[in-house]
Amino acid sequence: MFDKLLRKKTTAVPSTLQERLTIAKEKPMPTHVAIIMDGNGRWAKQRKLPRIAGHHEGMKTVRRTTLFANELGIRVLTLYAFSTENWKRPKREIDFLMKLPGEFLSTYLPELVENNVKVEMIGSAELLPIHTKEAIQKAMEATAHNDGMILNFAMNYGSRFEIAEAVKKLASQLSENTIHLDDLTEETVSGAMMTSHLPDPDLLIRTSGEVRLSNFMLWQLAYAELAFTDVLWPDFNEASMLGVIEDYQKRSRRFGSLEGDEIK
Ligand code: V07
Repeated sequence: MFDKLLRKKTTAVPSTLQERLTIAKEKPMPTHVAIIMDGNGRWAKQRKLPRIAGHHEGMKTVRRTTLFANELGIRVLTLYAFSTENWKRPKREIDFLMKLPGEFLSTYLPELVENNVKVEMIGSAELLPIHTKEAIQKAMEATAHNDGMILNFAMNYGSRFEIAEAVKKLASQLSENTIHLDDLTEETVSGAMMTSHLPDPDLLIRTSGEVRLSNFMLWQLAYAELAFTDVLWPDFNEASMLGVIEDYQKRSRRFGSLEGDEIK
């Protein structure tokens, strides 16, 4: 008797990316998405190409993902471009990686400006080569007055270092009596981090099948939904991103309605 109704509910209807996009945009979107862009080396190896070819292809995925995140209405996109651990890599690979911000920006900065994207950075700029620092500085200045999506690059970033620096900052304020012991709260700790002006990420994505946080935004990710996909970063595209967002929307809907006995 309820056959037709049931079938309607259970049969997967093929829908185009465009249709899925329209539906996703009507649902709650994560405000801040953070991504660990893993799998560039493996992508290159599969093609018998040098690792740097994977990094270069990964840079193109950064552009695509930025434009798509902007289209989705995501407000902050944080990308883990270079970790404090990455200094252990061969010098030639590091030299190549450090040229990517300059190449990325000389190619795509006009497009970022057209799309009202604001470029920001977390991490310590000090150890970066001068040409890398200058490229990022120029992009930050050129986009400083944009009020659309924030494209936040984590460069020479490590979460434990960030936390240690925040502790130092607060300890020095304590010793100078500009704050009191009772002022050490979750809010003041958040306020001492490099992300003090940003909301915490609602969603973390890691590509390439590794299921680890690798010293990335440990404090800020306390309540984030975690999404791990086997797709290698250079292969990550609009369909992959939309799939992750659809999963997030299913999960956060369950959480919002407190269907079960979920813990936030
Ligand atoms: C890097 C490409 C993406 C995959 C991960 C490793 C290689 C874009 C940037 C970048 C950084 C700052 C900026 C503009 C662009 C970048 C590094 C590596 C070090 F202001 N991609 N990309 N930086 N890869």
